[in-house]
Amino acid sequence: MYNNDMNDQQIKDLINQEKNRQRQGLELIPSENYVSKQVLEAIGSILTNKYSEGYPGKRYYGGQVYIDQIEQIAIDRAKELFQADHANVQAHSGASANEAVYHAWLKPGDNVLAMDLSHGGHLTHGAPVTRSAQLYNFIRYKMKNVETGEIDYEQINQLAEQYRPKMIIVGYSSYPREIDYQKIAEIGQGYQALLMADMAHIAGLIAGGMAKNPFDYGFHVITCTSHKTLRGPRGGLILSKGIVSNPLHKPTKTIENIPTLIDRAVFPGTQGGPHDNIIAAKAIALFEALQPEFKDYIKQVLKNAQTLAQELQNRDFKLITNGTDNHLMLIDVFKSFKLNGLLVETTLDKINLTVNKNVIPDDSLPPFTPSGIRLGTPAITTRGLKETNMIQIANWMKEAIINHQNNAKLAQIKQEVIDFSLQFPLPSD
Ligand code: DSN
Repeated sequence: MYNNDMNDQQIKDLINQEKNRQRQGLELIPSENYVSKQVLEAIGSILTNKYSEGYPGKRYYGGQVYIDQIEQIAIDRAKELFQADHANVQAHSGASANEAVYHAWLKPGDNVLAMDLSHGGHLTHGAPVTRSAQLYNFIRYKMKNVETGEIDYEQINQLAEQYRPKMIIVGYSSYPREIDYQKIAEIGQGYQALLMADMAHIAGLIAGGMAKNPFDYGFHVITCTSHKTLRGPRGGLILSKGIVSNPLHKPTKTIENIPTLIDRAVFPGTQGGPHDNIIAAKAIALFEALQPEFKDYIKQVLKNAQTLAQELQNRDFKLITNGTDNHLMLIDVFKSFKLNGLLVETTLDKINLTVNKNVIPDDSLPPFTPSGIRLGTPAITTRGLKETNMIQIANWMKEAIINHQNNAKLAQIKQEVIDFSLQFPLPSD
C-alpha cells in the first residue's frame, strides 16, 4: 500500500503556482485552451491504471468491459462530429497521429508534398530535424502571396507533376487563412495521392461549423489534436473515410482500406498501450463539442480574433496575410517595431499576456529569435472574454512593447492585467 501521508509538497506548490499564473494572466497562445471540470476529472481518474493494447472487442489484455465501452463511445462521437467513416482515438498526440498516417501509407523514400515550415507548416510535415524527414522525401510548397495568404496552388500542381507524390498534406500551425481543399483534391486525385489534412489547430472550428470540412472535398484523412480549439485533453485523433475492417487482419494497401491501415499503424505500428484516462477525457470533450453551446463558443472565438486582429492593425502591428480567417494571427514584430519575437514574448510575459515567438515566411532571423509572434483567441474566449475586451488587450500589448525598457510601466500594466484576469475564473475553479 501507499503511505497516504507522503506528500510531495515541492510539486504541489509548483502546480498551485502554475494555477495562479493561469488565473492571473491571459493565455493568448493559439494552441492552448482550458478543459472543463469533467474533462479534468477524467484525466486524473483511475482509468490511468489500465492497459488495453488492441481495439474495442479485440484486446490483448483482459478486464476491458468498461474500457471497451469508453473507447467505442469516443470513436462514435468523433465520427459523428467530423462526419468520418472511422476514428482512431488512441494517438497520443498530433505528432504521433501524423507519424501513424505516414507509417500506414508510405514506404521509405516516398514523395510527400507539404507546406514549408516558415509559411505555416508543422514540424511533423517533414522538417529536416524530424525522423519522418529521414524516412520520406518531403517536398515543400509555399504561399504565393504572403500579403493575402493565397497558397501557391500552381506550384503544388507543378511539384505534383514532377514528383508524383504518394501523399499531399494541408493543414498548418501558423496559417491564418482558409484552404482551398477542392484545388488540392483535384491535384492529388490525378496521382492517387493520399489527401491528408492536419487540422490540429482548426478542429474545433470545423466541429463548430465555422471552417470547411476537408472530407467534403474528397480528403481521405484528417489528423488533429484534441486539446487546442477542441478543448479536450492533450492527445491526437485520426479520422478517415473508407472501409473499416478488423485491424487484426492485414488489409491490402488501398486508399479504401486506409481506416484499417491506420489502426494497425497506431497499434502495433507506432504505439503501445492506449492512455485510457485520456480516451475517456476525449470522449467527454467530443460530447461537449457536439452540444449547441460549442457552436456559440467557436463563433465567439472568431469574432474575438477578427476584433483583436483589427485593433492590433490599428496600432501599427503588421499581420502576416493582413488579417485572419480563423482563431490565430501571426505578427511580424520586427517589421512593426524593430524588435524580435523573443524580446516581445518576454516583454508580454512581464505583463502576464502569454504569446509565442514564431518564424514568419522566409524569416531572415533565426528560429530562437525570429521576426514574429503568434497569438490567438481560443483560451481567452473559453475564459469569457468578448470583443470589447480585445481593445483592452491590443492597448496593453502596444503599451508594453513601446515601453519594453520601462520596468515601472510594465509593472503597472501587469497589475491591470491581473485585476482584469481575476474577474474571469478558470473553468476548473
Ligand atoms: N505546439 C503546437 C502549436 O503550438 O501549434 C504544434 O505542435
